[in-house]
Amino acid sequence: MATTQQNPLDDRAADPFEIAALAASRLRELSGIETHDVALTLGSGWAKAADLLGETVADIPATEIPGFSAPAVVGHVGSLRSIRLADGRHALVIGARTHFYEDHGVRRVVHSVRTAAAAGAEIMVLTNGAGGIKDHWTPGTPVLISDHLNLTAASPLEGATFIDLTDLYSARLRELARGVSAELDEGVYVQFRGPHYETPAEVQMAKAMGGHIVGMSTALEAIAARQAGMEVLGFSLITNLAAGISPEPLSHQEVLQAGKDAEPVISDLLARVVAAL
Ligand code: 8IG
Repeated sequence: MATTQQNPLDDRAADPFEIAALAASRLRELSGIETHDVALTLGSGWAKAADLLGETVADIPATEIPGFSAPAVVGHVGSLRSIRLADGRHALVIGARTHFYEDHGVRRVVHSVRTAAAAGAEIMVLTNGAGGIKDHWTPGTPVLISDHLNLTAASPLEGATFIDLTDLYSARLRELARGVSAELDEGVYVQFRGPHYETPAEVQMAKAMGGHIVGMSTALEAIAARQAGMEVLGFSLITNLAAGISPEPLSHQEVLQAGKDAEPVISDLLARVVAAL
């Protein structure tokens, strides 16, 4: 029987930014790296990209860092990796995503992003596996996130905190990514709570609202990144067509398989984009 560990973020009276600062200082201690310049969250299908980014300086189990918890889903890695890029910058690779559907609250969902900001990162690269609404996006297609629809009815911001999201998914960074891979398409990411996939009617709703990608992770993290003053770059790997777009039913196994198959191509893409940031 596993023991339940107390997470300091679960104390409502605690300041989540103080805990992120604590996490960043522990990360400095354990990695020996004073400042991380860029941070990446690697979602389903993207995990292998870390190996191509540069030289791993430290690979720290997320459970060693205040505020993090063990991953809930098979296929999601639970570590924070410090990587030295070829040009001497340092990347923080977060392989420990907490999803909103885990019901641990939004503070825990965005803790990794806040930790990255506290560690010095000025650019946050958010990646995920997601469903595609455009029917020419075959499984294995990476796309840029141009904007989002947050359908979680939640926000990482607390109190009267008004943050401008006009250029949330930085036009500058998207342009830069297209400089690396001209054929990159882009679309509006729709975050649902999950963990169930959508019904075909919900996918049609998302489409009518202007959405092109359906997922369960990135919108809340992007908002927190912007609040922390970071520039955001978002990538979705389309691992399946959204429900009802294709006649085939969705299976988590197929989603994982599509991610695996696309891994070499998207890892190489991401490594080249990060080198160009
Ligand atoms: I991978 O079709 C993956 N994640 N909401 N819908 C939602 N999330 C997803 C999907 C999908 N595929």
